[in-house]
Amino acid sequence: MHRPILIIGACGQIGTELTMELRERYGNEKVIASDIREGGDTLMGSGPFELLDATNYAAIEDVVMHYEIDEIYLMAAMLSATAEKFPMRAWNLNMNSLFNVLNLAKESKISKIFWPSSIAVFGPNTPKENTPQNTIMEPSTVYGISKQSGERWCEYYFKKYGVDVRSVRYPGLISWKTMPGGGTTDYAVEIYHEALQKGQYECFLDKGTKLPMMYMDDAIRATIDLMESPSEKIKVRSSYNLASMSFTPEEIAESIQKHIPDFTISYAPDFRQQIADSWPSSIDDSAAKEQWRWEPKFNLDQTTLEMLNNLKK
Ligand code: AKB
Repeated sequence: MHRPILIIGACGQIGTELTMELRERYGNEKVIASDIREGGDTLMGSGPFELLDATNYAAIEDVVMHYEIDEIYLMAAMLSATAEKFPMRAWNLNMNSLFNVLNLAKESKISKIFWPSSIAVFGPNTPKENTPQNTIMEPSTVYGISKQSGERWCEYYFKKYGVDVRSVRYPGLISWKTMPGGGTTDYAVEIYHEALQKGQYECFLDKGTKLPMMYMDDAIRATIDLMESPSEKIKVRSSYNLASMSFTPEEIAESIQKHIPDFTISYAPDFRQQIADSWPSSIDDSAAKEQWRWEPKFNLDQTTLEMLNNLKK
């Protein structure tokens, strides 16, 4: 029987689907959802929920003790676009929340942590195509700097204190259940909503901006597979590169046009263009494939089909 799990940031884009999948696998009562705000009915109604501030160590410790939590998935974070507007708030949230869970594990109050990193750890000097697991990073965004620092701390806590922390560098994530918020890759979700509602979309990234992306089902499976892998298989304790597809705004538009022929896209790049330009176009995830058998299932056209069918309902 699985011991209780706490999801911090359960009402966000990843947190919602992760909570529902973990509840499906381990039982509703074993998965405690928490967030600074309340979420949708499915998440709130299907199991325990706690209002929780990820930066408050004592509050997290109380929940951990109360439910006898064994594992924490820390999904609370400020994403790339919002973090550029509020650098200190982003740094405080992204770093303090991580230290809180790392320190709980160091004090043996929990035994395993999942913490998400991102392709944002890479920067303008990183090789753009097939970006290796280990390469020049030098992130140029507030969010990327916090994620790279976080990776260093994860590896440090593993080596120094034996903390079992596991992580992947998520690409842009595409999902229909919960909207993303404050990211640079959010256009790849908005475009499906607007294609169905208005038949057109004005993209905040320019034509030709190729970014690594992934359908949410693949991301959730990768996350849980990594957490369920035997510890000795996890050789990377900073964070694993993870990939499935890469595309430009015009390629996602073409994929949508196969179902909505009249759909049109126009381009009005804003400050997020510079963020996107600093990130890789494609990712080499062979370490994840070799070490814990990661394999993506959804390509762009399959993602488009899933998105349009589900959003139409
Ligand atoms: C963002 O765009 O900020 C995120 C990410 C790639 O980590 N989706």
